[in-house]
Amino acid sequence: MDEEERFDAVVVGAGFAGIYMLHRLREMGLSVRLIEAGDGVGGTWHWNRYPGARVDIESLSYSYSFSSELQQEWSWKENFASRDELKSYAEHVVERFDLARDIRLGLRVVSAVRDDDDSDWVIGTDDGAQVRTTYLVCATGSLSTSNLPDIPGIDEFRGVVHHTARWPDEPVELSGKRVGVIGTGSTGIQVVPVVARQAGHLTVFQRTANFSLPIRNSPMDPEHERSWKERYDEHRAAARQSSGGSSSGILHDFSALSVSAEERERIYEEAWELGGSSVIRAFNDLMTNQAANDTAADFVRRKIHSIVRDPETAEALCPRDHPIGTKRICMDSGYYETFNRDNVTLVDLKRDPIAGAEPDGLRLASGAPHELDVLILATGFDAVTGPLFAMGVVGTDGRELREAWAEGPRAYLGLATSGFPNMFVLTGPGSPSVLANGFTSIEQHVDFVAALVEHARAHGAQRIEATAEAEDEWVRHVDEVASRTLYKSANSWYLGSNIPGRPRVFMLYAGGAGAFRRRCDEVAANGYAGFVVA
Ligand code: NA7
Repeated sequence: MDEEERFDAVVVGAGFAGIYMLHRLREMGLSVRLIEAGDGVGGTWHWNRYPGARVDIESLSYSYSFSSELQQEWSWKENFASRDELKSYAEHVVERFDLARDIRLGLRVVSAVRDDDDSDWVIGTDDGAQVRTTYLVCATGSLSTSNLPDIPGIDEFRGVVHHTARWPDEPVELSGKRVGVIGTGSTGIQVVPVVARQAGHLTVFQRTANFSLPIRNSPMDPEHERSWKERYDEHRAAARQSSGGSSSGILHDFSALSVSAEERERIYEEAWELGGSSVIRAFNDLMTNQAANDTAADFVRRKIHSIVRDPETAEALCPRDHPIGTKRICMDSGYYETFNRDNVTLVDLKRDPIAGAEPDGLRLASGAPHELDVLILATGFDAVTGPLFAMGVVGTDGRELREAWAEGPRAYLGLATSGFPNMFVLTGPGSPSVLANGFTSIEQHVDFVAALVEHARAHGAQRIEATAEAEDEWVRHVDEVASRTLYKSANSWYLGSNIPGRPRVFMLYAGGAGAFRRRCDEVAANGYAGFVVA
């Protein structure tokens, strides 16, 4: 990269948000450079190549809607696409819209600093080069900075260690090996059944049990695909106005407590058989009413006991410390069944924590050794703010983003922060982000940013900044909306509580994708109220 090249916009991250942002800005006639740390496009789906990686939203919904031709032409092989299929989709979109010429792969942004005149962003990359830009769009993703557990002595371990989000490209030899998996979030729950089929022995190290529902993935039925595609516009319109960003919403628009116990059980059974997230969408008050939520949580705990033969293991797998759905609900293909295999052991770290690593494996606090050849860290991410902090963002008057957000992230509509003019975060803190279908969130945010930039250009303006008042009001609103739900009662990455030292703040907008869109539309209709466009 030549020193001090200049662009109208720099987009950081070639996941689905960055790819679409590049396309939109380029269509508007802006010069754009997209910088991506990975050696390929796809973001989350580029990095997360661990065995079993798969999306938990139906592929026909979890896809771009901006091009009718694209959505009609592309065919999904499975109802819930695998990582490889999503990666191919990202590559296809880049090729189809001729985006590669503006993308630089294998370059990591290490600094993003307002220049002395406070007129440009100066973006530094790990090759030592710098570029200048009017607009900086952070499409860095919510889940891209890995959380590596601090295991004393890990460097002494002679086996192989991989974090799931940094899985190597070449196959990892697991057959016949003694494998350990630490972590039982969505990732651990996907990786465990697949690894169990290959490993000689698999030990699952669980700190906190999680709720998981059967995803019931299957090959795409051509008839289902055809009829969906015939009504694609209706599906997309419904998704945009829905809470979860998909056309599949609440199954029964009444309280779980308004029906008899028998009827409730029948509805949960039906939802369990339907698969995916159906159980937590069975009634309309599961995320807001503790007593209603308890009925769903009890149902799933009974399912766990009915699947897992050893009662002690079954009980250890039953979450008892948070309402169902208040941590990202996991979806699996045979997770609980895996614990009936002879080659699988569950270790409950709540009873006996990891004391440290040794050359041959891990040792627990009780002194119990676990010999391992391969250790898989499914330990999650420094979510939402982690990737932004890692970029070294410094705004007006030399203020670091890390410092400005020390008490928790502050972004108006999840996308702009006062003191950081012309910087936009896509699906950032304070937006529905991953609480809704990622594609619905991404397209809405990208379209909003594109229209805002267009608005500024139409007014001959160069500078867009959120006001501190609008930001304060939004941060309060996000917290108030979360407080009306059960979300804050769980320790989860939604609250940053998986990372030591992070303030416990609910980082996402829990009011739903549709309500968020309507609010953004109102802001635009009111001349982008809350932004100073100068
Ligand atoms: P998650 O959901 O954050 O899960 C991480 C798991 O790793 C969770 O079970 C953690 O236990 C466990 N963990 C983390 N650190 C440790 C240490 N030090 N020791 C033991 N166990 C640990 O990440 P995922 O990758 O599964 O999923 C992230 C999102 O990706 C998911 O929500 C979907 O949106 C897709 P804990 O619960 O903290 O006790």
